[in-house]
Amino acid sequence: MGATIDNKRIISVVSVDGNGKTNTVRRLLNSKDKLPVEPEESGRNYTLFSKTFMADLPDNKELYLLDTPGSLNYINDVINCARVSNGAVYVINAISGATDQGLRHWWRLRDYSLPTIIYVSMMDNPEADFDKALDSIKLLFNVSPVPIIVPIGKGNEFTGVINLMRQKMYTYKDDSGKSKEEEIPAQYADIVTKYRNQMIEAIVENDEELMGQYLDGKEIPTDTLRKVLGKAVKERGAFPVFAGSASKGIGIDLLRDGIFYYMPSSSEFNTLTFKDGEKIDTSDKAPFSAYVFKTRIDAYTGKTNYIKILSGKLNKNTKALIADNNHSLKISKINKPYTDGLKPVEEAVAGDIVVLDKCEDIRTGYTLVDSSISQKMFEPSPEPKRVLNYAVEIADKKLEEKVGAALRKITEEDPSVSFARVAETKELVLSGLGQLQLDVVNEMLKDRYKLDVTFKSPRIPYRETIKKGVKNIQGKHKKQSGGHGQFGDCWIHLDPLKRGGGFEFVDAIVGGAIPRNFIPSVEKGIVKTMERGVVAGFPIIDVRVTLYDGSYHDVDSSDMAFQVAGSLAFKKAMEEASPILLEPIMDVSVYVPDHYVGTITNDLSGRRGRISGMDSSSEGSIVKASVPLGEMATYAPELHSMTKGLGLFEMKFLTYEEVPPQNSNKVVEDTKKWRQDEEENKL
Ligand SMILES: Nc1nc2c(ncn2[C@@H]2O[C@H](COP(=O)(O)OP(=O)(O)OP(=O)(O)O)[C@@H](O)[C@H]2O)c(=O)[nH]1
Ligand SMILES: [Mg+2]
Repeated sequence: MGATIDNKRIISVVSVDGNGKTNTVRRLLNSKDKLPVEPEESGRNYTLFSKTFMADLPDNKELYLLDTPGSLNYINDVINCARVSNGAVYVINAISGATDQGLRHWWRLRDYSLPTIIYVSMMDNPEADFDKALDSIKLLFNVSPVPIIVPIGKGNEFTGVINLMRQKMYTYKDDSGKSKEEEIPAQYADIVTKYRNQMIEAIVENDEELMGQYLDGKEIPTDTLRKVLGKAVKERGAFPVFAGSASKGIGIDLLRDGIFYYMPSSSEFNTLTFKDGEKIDTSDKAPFSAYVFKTRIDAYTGKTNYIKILSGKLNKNTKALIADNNHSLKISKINKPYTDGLKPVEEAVAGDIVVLDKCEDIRTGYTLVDSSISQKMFEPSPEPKRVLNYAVEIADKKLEEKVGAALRKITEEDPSVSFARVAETKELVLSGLGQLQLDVVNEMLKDRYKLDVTFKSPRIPYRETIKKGVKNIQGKHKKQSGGHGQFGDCWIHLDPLKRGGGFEFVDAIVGGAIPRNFIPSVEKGIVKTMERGVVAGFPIIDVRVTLYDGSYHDVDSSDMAFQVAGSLAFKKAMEEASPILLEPIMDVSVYVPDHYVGTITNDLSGRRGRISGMDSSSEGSIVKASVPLGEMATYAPELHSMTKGLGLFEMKFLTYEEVPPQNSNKVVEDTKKWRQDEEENKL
């Protein structure tokens, strides 16, 4: 008999990198061995891809932990994990406390109103400072931390913790993680009073009546404190703080207990919601529903999908549909993700995370439902803000298809990376959230799929237009080559339009100088010619052509002949109308802590940017600017290093503007070169 839903917890462990999440997860799950890692992670010592493991605990409890990556390049994975969790353990280290670098992780938990425990890791470090950690939480997150434990000593002298709720001391004689409960020695009485008062004050803040009792100097029973705290945690009104050392196995058992005490179960709290707003009935009698939050593709074992069951139960006889594609769900094996590998189970219920193998047609973000509620869908994950693009250059063109197939798999595992072939520039463009993420994709192509590629900045989709209008330009096409001749003759004016004007064709023919049926032919010839401009072969935009005169031949005039005439007139007019190159200008918003505003505006000016405004949000300052796309190619990693990883940005197309004359020649040269290369490659 498995655990009941109230005895299960699904918890995301979240923080910036290097704070000890993975190590803590291993300890919380009582795993003797290191947790399995992907090849790309082992050299780096980072978690790049979230991992879900579970443990069966005494008293028929089940703990599912989602170990998330710390790098902001992988924040979408953190969000996917948060969406299936009942709560989070937010890890700060005892040396630096809560830092700016961790704010974005904190905010994402806040977005999902995820009840959160704060865990102060690495108390065994000689520079550990529990008070500083508590202060940093108050200062940075503007919340009252509720210390549930107080560490005894630090560094090598860190030997145990005092539980302020139970008012007992826990000591650890070796690093097995097992503690001995003892009475608190008299020498710690002052410490206990100090921190217990801090704890009680932070709890009673959440309950007026209790606050009154406290101010009247009444003793508040521990059970009442626990109850009020539990409620406040679920509403994110209070944040219990634990501390310990995963290396030494100290304090982890209390953190584990705290998760079961203070974090809700799936029957009380789910982040996921149905699109139609209907409440999820988490009982196992309700129709089955589940959400796929992670897809993993292993070169040997194939594809596995991690799903959270929200309602009902899943076994081999469950008749379920994949709501996203209406396929029926074929279940071969249902597994639970233990730290030493997947283990098959007969049945799983609401509040469980299980792993399905060989389900080819499901992937991250999909909803699985009983056929009786086939119209139900869970809210989709937010669209990632991809800010770094690279053109993928494949040394051996014959391997293009293979690269495409490998990228399909890689992006299925990490949907925050995407790729597409851009018709205009003929490039395969890969987009993601940052340098680390795309470096890892490159490495995966190389190591997992044996495909060598190089990344370079994508080509810029320039445009061409004219600076001045020209009048009275003739395009005449006349050919006499035995039999039928060809004759088309037209006169046009060409004028510039405002940016965004596109193309206008004005038919000003009077008196039948060109027969009605050939006027569209002239336009067609011009439109075709506009695809390749005269400066560097980029499409022409923002011009008006006025066709006002022409002549024709009863026998030799044809659609084709007038198309050619139109094209000739247009080309000639373009040459005379001071043609120029236009570059895309992006509307850029940079999100940074206030003290970086100066750095950011200076840098953007250096990129030929024009600052268009400032704004502020709960997440800091927003610098807005319009900047040429060509100057933004590697902005993501550069912003990262300018702001110690604190800056984020997004951009969208705004308009086209003239390329400054001093840059224009280089664009023309470079374009000629790549067009030549393209031609040679084609042969
Ligand atoms: N002294 C000490 N070091 C620790 C402790 N826990 C982890 N470390 C060390 O800190 C480093 C980072 O630990 P991880 O557990 O990989 O950190 P993480 O938060 O998972 O990092 P990312 O996966 O990159 O986000 C490793 O070198 C660990 O050995 C601890 O309790 N005490
Ligand atoms: Mg990790």
